[in-house]
Amino acid sequence: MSRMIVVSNRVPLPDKDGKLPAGGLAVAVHAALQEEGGIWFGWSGQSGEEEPGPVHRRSHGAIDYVLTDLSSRDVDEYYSGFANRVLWPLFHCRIDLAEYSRRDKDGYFRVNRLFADRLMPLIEPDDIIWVHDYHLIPLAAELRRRGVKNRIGFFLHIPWPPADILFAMPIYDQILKGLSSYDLVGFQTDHDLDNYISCLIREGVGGRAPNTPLAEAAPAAAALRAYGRTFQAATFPIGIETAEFARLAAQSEEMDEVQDVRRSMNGRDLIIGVDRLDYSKGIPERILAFERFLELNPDRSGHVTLLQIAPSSRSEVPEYRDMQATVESLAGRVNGTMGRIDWTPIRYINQGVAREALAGLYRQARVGLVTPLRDGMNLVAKEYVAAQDPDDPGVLVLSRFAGAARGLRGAVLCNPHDSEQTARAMEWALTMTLEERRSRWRDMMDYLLEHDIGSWCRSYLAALSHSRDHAAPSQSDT
Ligand code: GDG
Repeated sequence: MSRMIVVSNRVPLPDKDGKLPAGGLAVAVHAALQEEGGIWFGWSGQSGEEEPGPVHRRSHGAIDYVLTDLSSRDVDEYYSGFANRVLWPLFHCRIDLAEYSRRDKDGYFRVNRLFADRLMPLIEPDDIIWVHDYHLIPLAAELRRRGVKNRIGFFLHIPWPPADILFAMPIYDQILKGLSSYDLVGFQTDHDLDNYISCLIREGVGGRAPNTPLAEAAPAAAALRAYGRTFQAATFPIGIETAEFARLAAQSEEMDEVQDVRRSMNGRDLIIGVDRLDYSKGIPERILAFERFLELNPDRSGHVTLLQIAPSSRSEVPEYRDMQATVESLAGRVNGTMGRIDWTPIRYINQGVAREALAGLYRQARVGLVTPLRDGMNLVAKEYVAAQDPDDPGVLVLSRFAGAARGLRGAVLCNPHDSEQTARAMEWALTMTLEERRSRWRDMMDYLLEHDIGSWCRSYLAALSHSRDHAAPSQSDT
């Protein structure tokens, strides 16, 4: 296999003892890099008033980490601006929250050019390059412009929007075209892939390439021809470290912190929600659905608690600060109107919880309530399932708009915009027979064991290595 260069906005560095950050993606990609050696390149997280100095390098085993600082202006325009105030809301179908400005758009392309300039001296002819996520869509085009002929793959962690939503963004055509410079574009689900192909067709710039065999079987795959290039697009639904997480949850049950929560529940049923505080996750809608659940089921009053863990994220973006106030006020209202002196219906924690404790809490919860309005995949849904006790598993209530709903057939699906339906899904989950809970859980767990993060990483890289096997020559690689 060839050497690999992974590029992402941030780089999950090992700590000074060599321990990798928790979370499957970092572990799986590190494992792949470790095998043949390689480079992980990205932003250091540091910024200052000055223009960025030279890159920082650090080695760990066979992996070189190469990090670039950015200027404060870069961070403001590229990261907080175009990536998180235009692409993120728009790709999650929130045109109303997208704040487009030419200044931020220029910053986004400028940082992609900076990444390309800094990558150029690192790239050797046989390297395979794997670029992650919406921050870096134009990177392949910038590298091709500088003469790079290597295989370059891209994986989009968030959804790809329907054409009418994408087209609402000025310069949508540059974003659409940007993906055609890759050899393999990976999406989370067939819906995202279909949306992408529809955008090419609606724009009249391309579509499926006729009679081109696919290099690698994926749940859904297409050979595409657009903007004069032939390339592959396919779905690779991301997974978690399933077996590892199940072990962690079984051990964590005994942790003091988890036992304290159990005692404090006093025999009540626990429903758990875990999300970065982000408007795509549907937290206000979830609280309203829980309120509806209590109204519809007065006998549950005093017997069920919703634990909502929601650490802040992107607080430099105004929409995220507003959301924090909305969630606090809604949770306060429900507790004030529905609570009793001996029972608080919602425990809302606006802080992160250690991964071990999180695994134990998932296992304790009768219901995992995962109700994003739109989500590329949603790993919390998968972690909740992996954490369950096989003899007495809880039930996953899952939004039909999460990518995870495409694979987790044993979940109780709901529409998060319909509080009544979500409330009924909660009640059904709490009353489900042990036999049905076991059978639904087994179905999901088998799927998660087969489609774990290691297999995701391997199948993506295998498809990228073979992405040119049958490709017609492309005219615009330089
Ligand atoms: C993007 C896409 C896609 C959350 N709170 C705590 C905590 N977490 C961890 C969870 C989970 C991760 O954060 C969140 O992952 P998600 O997949 O749910 O969501 P995004 O961050 O939006 O991720 C998403 C993903 O990329 C991967 O492709 O699935 O659709 O939006 O692992 O456990 N972890 C700890 N404490 C917390 O309080 N330790």
